[in-house]
Amino acid sequence: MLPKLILICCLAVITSGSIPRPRGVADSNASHYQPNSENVFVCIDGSQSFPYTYVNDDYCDCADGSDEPGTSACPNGKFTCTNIGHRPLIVPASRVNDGVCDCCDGTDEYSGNIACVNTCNELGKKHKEEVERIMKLQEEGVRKKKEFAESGKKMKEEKKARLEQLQADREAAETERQEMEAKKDEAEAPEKEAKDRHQKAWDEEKARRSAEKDAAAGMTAFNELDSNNDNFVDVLEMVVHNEFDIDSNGVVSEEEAKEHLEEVEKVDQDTFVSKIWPNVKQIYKPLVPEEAQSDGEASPPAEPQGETATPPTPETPTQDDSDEKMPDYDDETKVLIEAADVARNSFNAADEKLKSIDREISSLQSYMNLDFGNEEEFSVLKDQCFEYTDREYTYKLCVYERASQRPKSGGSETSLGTWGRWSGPENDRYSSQLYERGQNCWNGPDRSVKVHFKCGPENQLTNAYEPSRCEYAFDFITPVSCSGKVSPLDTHAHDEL
Ligand code: MAN
Repeated sequence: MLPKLILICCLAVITSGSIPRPRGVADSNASHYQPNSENVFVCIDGSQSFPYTYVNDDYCDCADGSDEPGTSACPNGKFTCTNIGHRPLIVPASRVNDGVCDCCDGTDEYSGNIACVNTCNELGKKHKEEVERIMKLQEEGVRKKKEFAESGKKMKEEKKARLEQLQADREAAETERQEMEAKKDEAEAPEKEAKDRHQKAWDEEKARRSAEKDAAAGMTAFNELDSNNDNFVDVLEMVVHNEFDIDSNGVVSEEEAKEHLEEVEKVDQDTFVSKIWPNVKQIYKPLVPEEAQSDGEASPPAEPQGETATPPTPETPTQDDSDEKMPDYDDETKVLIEAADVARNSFNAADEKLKSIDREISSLQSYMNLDFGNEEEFSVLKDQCFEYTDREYTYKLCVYERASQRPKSGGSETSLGTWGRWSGPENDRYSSQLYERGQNCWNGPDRSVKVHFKCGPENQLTNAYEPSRCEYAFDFITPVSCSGKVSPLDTHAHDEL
């Protein structure tokens, strides 16, 4: 630092109107740099005061650096570039006379070591153009946003009216359904009775037919067993049938034959059919006539008839005819069925009508519960899907529904989440949305997406990225997010200062 006395001569002032203002002072601070009657300067933080000549004497006196706005003497000093033609800029005072032109008007470099070209007018013009461009965008956006808000409000009104209408219709539909159900029950009772009656008669008929067939099979068996045709089946006629071998020793003893004959020596046809046949019909096998045997060998011995053995399929058809078709219903029953069908159809129609009303009510209620912004402006995005493709994936956002990711090279879609909620900060609630509970990430969280909304001329998904694994971010521009104001951030990127 140069000795104070040498530099006092260098104290420079910039005049703004009639009030001399020291170099580097911002408009907003100008009042602090008016020399008072005693020519005393009070540090802005009020902590100390010095003779006014201490201002910009290249020696730091105030703790807050306020006595040196135009030199680099104070480490915490701030230099304000006036930048006439553009806009003021505050730079750290350390940049004063550092050989680098920081201010577009070059006021930060007055040592003579470097000559700065004043570019403020040029920059100011560019900046103005940029502000105008963004202003126009904002104004156009706000105009569109108003339209969207209007149609959003209209839509909500329509849905509300429809919901009220449906809620009224629902009552009538429910009554109708109840009436139709009662009529259906009324028509189905006699129908059931008639059908049951018909079924019962059919079951009885089947049982009768089956018993008849069974008796016929019994008689056939009797005739075949009665090999001497004396109209009795006796023990000796039984022993030649291997299937009557109770102890499976390969021989049918007379005792075994007698056991099958219920402990009598012989039975006549009636007794055989009514008493013996029911017990032997499952095992009985008619003898194969010798000439019918393919190679002249005797029939193989009967399979053992243990508990676990599969019962032989009787060759005599003894099973009932349950596969026979039930006869058509009689005319009276048919009339009852027709009447019940009509009642059922009416009930089904009334039931379906109520269900469809309920479905629509529930979908309308979900709609009504959605937050479309203060002016319903976001409702325009409902039911709309947008895509953005990067090098690897096509990302899709169906606003208020879901977000997904599909590899460009093919393959299945991955859910990145379903509609969750608005997630902007308290003072800017509608600046982002969260889609959550997407497909689980291996060794990580369920996928989720934060969608950032910015003002833009059209609704468009402009970017999709993955700031941390399986946590995605989408940028979405829409007129709906236009505020009509130009934020400093909007122009920052274009500001060369
Ligand atoms: C897939 C994609 C990626 C994600 C990984 C995580 O490849 O969903 O975006 O990072 O899975 O394993």
